[in-house]
Amino acid sequence: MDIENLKVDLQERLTEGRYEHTLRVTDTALELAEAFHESVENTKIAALFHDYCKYDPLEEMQKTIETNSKLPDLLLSFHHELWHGPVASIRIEEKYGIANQEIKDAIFFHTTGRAKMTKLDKIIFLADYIEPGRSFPGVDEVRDTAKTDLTKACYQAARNTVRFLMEKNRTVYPDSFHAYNDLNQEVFGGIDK
Ligand code: DGI
Ligand code: FE
Ligand code: FE
Repeated sequence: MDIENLKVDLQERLTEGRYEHTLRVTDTALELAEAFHESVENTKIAALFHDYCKYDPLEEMQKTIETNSKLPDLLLSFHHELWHGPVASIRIEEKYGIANQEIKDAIFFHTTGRAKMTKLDKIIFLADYIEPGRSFPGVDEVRDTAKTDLTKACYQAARNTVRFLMEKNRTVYPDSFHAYNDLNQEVFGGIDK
């Protein structure tokens, strides 16, 4: 993987602000990878590519979702904001030959999370939420938790996102609920009593 070439490609595809967000996500993800013992190489690739398709034309993303059997059609009934991760997981294999399933999954699920998140899923999901440019309500609590507990920090981020979407009367994609429920059980242990 030639990271310098990739960075040029990213800069051409993204706005300046989004490119800088990508670099901050990468730095944050690498700190988490070190703290929680994840592969530095996989973390770097997943973080750099996570928003690779953020500004792809909607019709192009829609066509990819319709024609690729790995991408659920259900995505098309939800906000197009949810499309760029799944589409990027396909594009990077086509363009860069990235076939590593863990990297592709972390990119695919970076917006929603999912049930049974891997450590790399959690690192990318969390880094995207807590990178220093973010100012969501409650983000400081999540940053603090991330210093010691990766899963609990992901839980708080997933909970805040679901809460935010509901307060705005937005729909919640099933994987966002699956992430919330599964992380809740990982943190608090088993089913509610
Ligand atoms: O791409 P980024 O802006 O860096 O961050 P992201 O990929 O996490 O996307 C954030 C957006 O996605 C934000 O506007 C909230 C939205 N989102 C996250 N989960 C869901 C969702 N939107 C809907 N409709 N449903 C979800 O479950
Ligand atoms: Fe994103
Ligand atoms: Fe992002």
